[in-house]
Amino acid sequence: MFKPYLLTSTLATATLAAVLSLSGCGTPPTDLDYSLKHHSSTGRFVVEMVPPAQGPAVGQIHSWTLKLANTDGAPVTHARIAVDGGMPQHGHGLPTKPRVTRELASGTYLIEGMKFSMTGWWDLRLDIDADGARDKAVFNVVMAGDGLKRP
Ligand SMILES: [Cu+2]
Repeated sequence: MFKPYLLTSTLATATLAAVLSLSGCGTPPTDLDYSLKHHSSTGRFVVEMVPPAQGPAVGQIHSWTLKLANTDGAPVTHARIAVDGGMPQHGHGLPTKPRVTRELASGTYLIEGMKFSMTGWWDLRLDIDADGARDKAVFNVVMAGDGLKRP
């Protein structure tokens, strides 16, 4: 026996569920800066964040490199850099505690222990102590099911 009301109601419920699951993770603000190379907050440094060439998968531990320069483009060596971050719309931080473990070349640093445990918008916040100055830098990335979206 065909029950049109039941069918319509089921479709409506399915549509509502789909809409809720899409918006459940929050839609990032439209004016976010997704650039991976820009000045630090007060303009003291130029910071470039370099993700792995491919991926990473959700939940995969991986590394980034970070290039630190002054405003003339000269590499900044011997920096102390703390890495923090999280999902601003979820109110949680990074699932790991990534650290800068070594300076691979002048002004090029290795960040180990990165992991994105969910898809969606993550921010990465750096606290940089170098050349007798401190400054911060913020980067925004979006994790998709098949890896980081590249800007
Ligand atoms: Cu989250």
